Amino acid sequence: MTYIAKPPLHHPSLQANRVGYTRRDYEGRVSTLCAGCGHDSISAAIVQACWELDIEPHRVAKLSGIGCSSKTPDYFLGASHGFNTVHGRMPSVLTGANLANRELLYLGVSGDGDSASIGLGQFANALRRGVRMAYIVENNGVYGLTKGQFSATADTGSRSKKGVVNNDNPIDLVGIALQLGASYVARAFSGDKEQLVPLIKGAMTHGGAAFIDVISPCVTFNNHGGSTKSYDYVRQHNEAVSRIDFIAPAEEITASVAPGEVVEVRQHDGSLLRLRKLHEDFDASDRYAALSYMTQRAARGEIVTGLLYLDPLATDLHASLNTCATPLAALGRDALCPGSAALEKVNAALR
Ligand SMILES: Cc1ncc(C[n+]2csc(CCOP(=O)(O)OP(=O)(O)O)c2C)c(N)n1
Ligand code: SF4
Ligand SMILES: [Mg+2]
Repeated sequence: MTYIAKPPLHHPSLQANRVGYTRRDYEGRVSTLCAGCGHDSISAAIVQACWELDIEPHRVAKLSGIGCSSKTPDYFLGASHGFNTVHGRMPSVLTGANLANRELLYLGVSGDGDSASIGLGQFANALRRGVRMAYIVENNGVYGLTKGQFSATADTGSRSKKGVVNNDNPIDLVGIALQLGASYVARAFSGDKEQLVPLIKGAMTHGGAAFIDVISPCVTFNNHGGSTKSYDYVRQHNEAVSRIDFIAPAEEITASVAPGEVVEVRQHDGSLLRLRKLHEDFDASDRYAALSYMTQRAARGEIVTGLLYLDPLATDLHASLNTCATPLAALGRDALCPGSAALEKVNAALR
C-alpha cells in the first residue's frame, strides 16, 4: 500500500500531556481520503481524545475491516498496535486479541458497509458478549471505497447521487446495540467535535462494550440533496439529547453544578461523566426508553445524538468467562504446563 509519511519534527513548544506526549505523537500518516471526508474529522477527534486521556500510545490496539473508514487507523495513533482485518471481520479479531491480552485498550473502527452488511453477525456478537472495546462505526450510508452503492444503513427514500431511490428498510446500528446489551451507546456527528471528543473518551475508558455510531458524510458519493447522511441534512435534523463532559480520575473537579442541571455518573475506573440533559424527557440510564425515544424521533426524520445509554458499572467478557488476568504471551512455562497431576485432576472432573 502506498502512503505518505508525516515529517516527525514538531515545534519544541508544543504542549505535552501528563505522560509526556504531544498531540503529534498520536497522529499517523497523511490521510489519502477525499478532502472534506467526515472520516478525517473522526480521526482528528480520536487523536484529541487519546492525547487528553494521557494514554500511552503503545497501550492501544486499533483494529478495522475494509473500506475508506477502515483505512483511517493508518491516519491516527501511528505508534499503537494495529490490525487491518478482512472485510467485516474486525470484531472477531478484536475479541481474540482482547481475550489474549486484557491490558490493552481496544479501539475498533469500521464502516456502515463493514458492520451493517458483511459484518453484521460479527458486530452483533461482539456487543452481545460484552467485549471491552470502543467500537466506532463511521456511518455515511454508502460503500464509499467501492464508489457509492447504498449500504444497509441508508434510509428508505434517500437518493443516490445519480437519483436512484433506496427502497430498502435501513438497519439502525444504535437500535441493535441497545437491544443486544452494549453498555455504552452513543450517536454523534463527525462535524461536531465538541460532542464527539468526550464521547470517545467515555467509550475508551468504559468497562464493557461501548459503541458509537458517527454520522460521517461521504463528500464524493453521498453529500447531495436527497441524501439523509449529507452535512446539510444532518446539521438540520440533529437533535442532541445530551452533552457530556468527561473528567478523568486524576483530574480535579473544579466547576460545581446546580442539582437537576446535570447527571453525574462515575465509571468503574473512577472517571466522571457529567451528562447535561438537553431534553427533559430523555433518560440515558434506561436502554428501552432510549430505544423507544430514538425510534419515535427517527420516524419524524430527526437524528438523535449524544450519549443514549450508559451502564457505568458494566463488566466484560473476561468477567463472564473468568479468564486469567495475565496476558497469554506473558505466561511462563510452569503456568502453561502445570504437570501430570493437574491434568489428572482435570480428567477426573470430566469422568
Ligand atoms: C469479502 C469482501 N467483499 C467485498 C469487498 C469490497 N468492498 C470493499 S470496501 C466495501 C464497502 C465499504 O463500505 P463501508 O464499510 O461503509 O466503508 P466506507 O468506504 O463507506 O467508509 C466493499 C463492499 C471486499 N473488499 N471484501
Ligand atoms: S469516497 Fe467518500 S468515504 Fe471514501 S474517502 Fe472519499 S469522501 Fe470519504
Ligand atoms: Mg460507508
